[in-house]
Amino acid sequence: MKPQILTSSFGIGRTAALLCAALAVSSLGTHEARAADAPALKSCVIIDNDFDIDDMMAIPLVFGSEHVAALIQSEGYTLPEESAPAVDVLVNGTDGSSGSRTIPIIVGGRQEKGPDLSQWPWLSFFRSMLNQANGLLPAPLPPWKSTPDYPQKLADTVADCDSVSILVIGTYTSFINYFPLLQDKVDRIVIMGQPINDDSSTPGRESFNCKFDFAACQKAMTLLEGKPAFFIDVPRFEECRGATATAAHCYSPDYAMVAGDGKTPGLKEEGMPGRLRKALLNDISCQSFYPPADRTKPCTSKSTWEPAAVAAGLGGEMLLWDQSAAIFLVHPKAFALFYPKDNKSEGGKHYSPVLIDNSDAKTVEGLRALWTDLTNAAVSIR
Ligand SMILES: [Ca+2]
Repeated sequence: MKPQILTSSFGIGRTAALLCAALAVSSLGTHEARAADAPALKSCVIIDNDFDIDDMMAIPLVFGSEHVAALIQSEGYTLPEESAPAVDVLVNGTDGSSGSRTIPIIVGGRQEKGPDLSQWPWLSFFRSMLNQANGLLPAPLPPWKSTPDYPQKLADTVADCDSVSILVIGTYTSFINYFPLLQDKVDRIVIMGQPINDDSSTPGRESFNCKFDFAACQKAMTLLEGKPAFFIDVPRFEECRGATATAAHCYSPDYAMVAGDGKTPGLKEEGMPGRLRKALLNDISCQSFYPPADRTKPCTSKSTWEPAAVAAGLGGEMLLWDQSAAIFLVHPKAFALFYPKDNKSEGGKHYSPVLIDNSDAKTVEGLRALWTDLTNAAVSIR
């Protein structure tokens, strides 16, 4: 009942630029390596997401390194019909400013009966925020129509692709329905979170994506058996939840990687990185999105992602979840299979960032630098 996790099927050929010790890469050689290896073959990526804030921060960076054939919106933090117009503005812009082509966005699957949302009291706030692409839109756009034949629609978008990599950063609700149509050309599936029964680093804690539609998650584990599936997670520390989430060793986003400071340039102001920058930094008024008891707390576009602003708002854990899975997709050398120190036989089921100088703080710094660099590469899309 476990997917096979391949460790040697790719890596060297797909990424020419190995990580330097500080992870801060100045030249990303992926395209050149791909072209030299197989100039006639078309490799494509599908991004299956539920457009939460970390999806928003993960999606653009894929465009700088890979040919994204389509996005598919699945029910999770947001609903597919509502997230589609919001993510459309992020990737395609309002004026076609994404460049040479329009990225297809498919309205994916919902559960027949959604779960009881009260177990995630913060979800409604995030849904309201992301329906307007965080700070990018002044108000939500009209929802798109549902697409009952989304598996075929998605398959059509990769008809001329020789191979397809799937990045799953949302629930498995759509995946279980389209994967059988695509599997013959799928070269890898990169998934945020740990597989079911992986107790090696966070015992008993399936990811939100798995828990939200657990039946689909279970089915996906069966579908992924023997397939090149790569599960990605970041180290989670109890002290990185809540008010102290700004500690240097927490695997969270930070303000500088977006806005820049003396050490990092931050995101560019044009193209897709520019739209992401606006989405994350624009001044907006959002207190009314909080649950009634919290409406005196400060709310800005940073309240969904910047640790201090999150702590001043609804609090909770805000880590580089989907961002890490996206970075793995384009830069797998930054990750290695995780093995617990005290029981190595339990490990090897998911990937975790390679520690720099045995320091979580330095590793987080490196991941953030890589995120900024890779996202800025999406100023022109492939
Ligand atoms: Ca997600």
